[in-house]
Amino acid sequence: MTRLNLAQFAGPNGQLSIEATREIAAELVALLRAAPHWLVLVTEQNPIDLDGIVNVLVAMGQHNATTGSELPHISKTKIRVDSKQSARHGNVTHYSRTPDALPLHTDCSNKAVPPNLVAFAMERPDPQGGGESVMLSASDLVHELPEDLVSLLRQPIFPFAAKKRYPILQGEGDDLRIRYYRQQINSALGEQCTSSDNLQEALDELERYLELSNRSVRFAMHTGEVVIMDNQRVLHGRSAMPANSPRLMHRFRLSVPVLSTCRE
Ligand SMILES: O=C(O)CCC(=O)C(=O)O
Ligand SMILES: [Fe+2]
Repeated sequence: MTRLNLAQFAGPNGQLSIEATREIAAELVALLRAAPHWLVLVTEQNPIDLDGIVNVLVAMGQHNATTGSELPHISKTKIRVDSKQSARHGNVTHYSRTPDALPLHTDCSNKAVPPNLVAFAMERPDPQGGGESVMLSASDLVHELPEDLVSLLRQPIFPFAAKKRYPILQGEGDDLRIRYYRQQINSALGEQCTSSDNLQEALDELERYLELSNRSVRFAMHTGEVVIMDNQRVLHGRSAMPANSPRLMHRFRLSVPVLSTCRE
């Protein structure tokens, strides 16, 4: 797994200058453009300096942008077990606030264009070792899938919201992208009250490959670490944790245009 140390870029007092922030952002963008399209940024900070992380992520969003362009919008959410929030079953995002395992998925899979950058900064891990992160890149996954399943997953037939159908796999070679969230598809299918057996079978088959994948990577995040991924090329999930777990993560989402530009 790729790990990048923030200390390499910091000045003698541990501070990150604007210049250093841009340098880290450029390095992170370069790393994320290559497979497996995710990495861990190690800050060794406790407590973690969230403003510093936001500055780096915003600089990634601006990387190679023309000067004077707008600051990228960054969404920030605390992820921790919250029984009140998790009781709100209105949409699939409530799963984040349960102590349950989250199966491999894309964030915002129902959006026309899901944000391509998702990051989780660990403030406080679960002391009992629950809530481990799991990552699987699309480029690794396709090696494990039979060809007929891959061609089916490339069809724009999978409902992620009412009237919105998308392919699960898109693009070729280095530019392979994935969009997947079983619960999101199930809830879209529920609204439409139609479900083709073919589609369900394909999804069940994909689900088995995801569960048994030899290429998914499971690891414990430590305080001060930030896992950063290209949400259009990598699926992520987590293992379960105790119901009273004090685990606290910060989730950031934004669009980083250079991650989506065509690659040679
Ligand atoms: O808790 C985690 O490690 C991941 C949570 C997650 O996937 C999400 O909130 O989108
Ligand atoms: Fe997620």
